This record gives sequence, structure tokens and C-alpha cells, in this order.
Amino acid sequence: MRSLAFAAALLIAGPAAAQSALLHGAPWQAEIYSNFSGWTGKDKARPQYAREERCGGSLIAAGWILTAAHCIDQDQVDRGWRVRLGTLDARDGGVTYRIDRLVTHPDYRPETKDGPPLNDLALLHFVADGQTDPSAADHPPIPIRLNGSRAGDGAIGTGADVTVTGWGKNKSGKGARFSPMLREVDVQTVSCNLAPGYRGKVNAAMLCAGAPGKDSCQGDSGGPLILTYGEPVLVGVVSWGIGCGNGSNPGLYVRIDRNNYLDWIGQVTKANPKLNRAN
Ligand code: 4AZ
Repeated sequence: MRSLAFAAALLIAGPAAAQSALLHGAPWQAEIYSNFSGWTGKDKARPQYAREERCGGSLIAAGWILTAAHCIDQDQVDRGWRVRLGTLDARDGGVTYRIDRLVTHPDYRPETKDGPPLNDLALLHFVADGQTDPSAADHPPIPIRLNGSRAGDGAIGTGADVTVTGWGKNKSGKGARFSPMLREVDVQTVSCNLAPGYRGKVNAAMLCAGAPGKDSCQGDSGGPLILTYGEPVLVGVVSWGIGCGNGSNPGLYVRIDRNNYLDWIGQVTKANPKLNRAN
């Protein structure tokens, strides 16, 4: 993926320069990170952002992050994993929050050796605490609209221009590195069944997207797949893949539309007002 900050700099250079498909960045982008401090040995030598970075996520409503279920469990919430919002820089930028509730999709099933996770979604509710910059309340981050939330939103077919963002690895396998700065890559939706590794293992609640040498990768999970034609809208959540950017197996995303997960997200975030109350 290329750096969003770099893309923005190119944009300023003039109309001939490459343009980011996300003209105004990705203000809904969240980072889910571990603030564990007891690292030892080889882990201690790695940069802090690389030790802490766990997953991406998207702000979808005030106080709510949509991410992948495989990104976080209740144990990790209890150990103090946090959410970071409002920055391209995962090292120390933005504003961080305490996670006070995790709602994993009731039908989530982890990946198996034969195939991808099922219903790989979780919702995180977050609140400000003593580590949260108090001035953050003056400029709340901007949520991304969910596909299907407006009349006229359809299911995403193949050949749609979409963009994925994250702090994940630059390749699969040895020598791969997390990125300290948020990166983005423009890809296209493709048929999952054309991928030899996915045929027969995917279902209609999944979406595949890729382009030659372009993909999401480990650490990007939970992050947004955005439809970039017109107003940005969240159409997918980074979930799984066989390798990264290897040409034959595109990235696999949880599909978001009227027939897929919109009701569940609405129920969790709206139907129980108690869950929306900061405590
Ligand atoms: C992962 O391990 C992962 N190439 C995420 C996305 C992709 C592969 C792996 C897509 O979280």
C-alpha cells in the first residue's frame, strides 16, 4: 500500500500527480492496539508501534468501531487493549480510548485449515478515560456510512473500484513489516470463485478484492474497504486471505450491505441505548 500522507503530498504538487482515491483521507480509520508493556527479548527490540499494532477498524457511529471478530476477544479487552482514532501515525498520534464493550457476531466461527472465518465481525464500544486527550471531544472523528444505510445502495458486484487502508504488513512471509503511517491501496472487486484457494469455501456474505500486486495483509484486518465512487461508503471489512498480493488469491472481506450485517449492526449500536451511554 502507498502512504496516505505521501499521496496527499503528491496531490498538492499539481493535477498531473497521482491522486488518492480517498481525497480527504480516512478520518473513520481506527487502530486497535495492545498497550502491554512487559515485552522481553526479541519483541522488546522491535519498534513500539509494530509490537502494539493489532488490527484496523472503522468508526461507524459515535462511540462504535466495527472490526473483524478475529481481531479481539474479551480477554484482550480485559487486558486493556485500546482504540486509536484521528491520526495517520500509529506511533503516538491521535486520541486513544478505553474499550468498554465487545460484541462479537453471534455466528462468528474462526478460520479453519480449509477456509476463511465466518461472520468475522465485532463491534467495539469505546469511552474516554484518563489516557484520552480531553480536547478530543471538541472535534469528534467522522464516521463512515455503511453500505445499505440509504435507499439506492446496492450489493457490490465485481469490477467496483474500492480502497482499503491500514497499518498492516507490506507483504506476507519473512521480512514483512508493519507500517507506522497509514497506507492505502486501490483495488477492484473480483469474483471469489475465480481464486483457486477460495473456490467452494466462500459464501455470499463475503467479498473479494485485489489488483496485481495490490492487497491488504496481516494487521490490516478489521479495517475498512471503501467504495470510492462518489461519497465514500463502507462496503467491506478486511478479514482473510491466502498470502498477500500474490496475484492468484485476492483479499477476502466481510460484505456489508442491506442483506448482510446491516440489521445486526443496527441492533447492537442503536436498539439498546444503554450500550451507547459512556460510563
Ligand atoms: C491477516 O492475516 C490477513 N491478503 C488479512 C488480509 C489478507 C491476508 C491476511 C488479505 O489478517
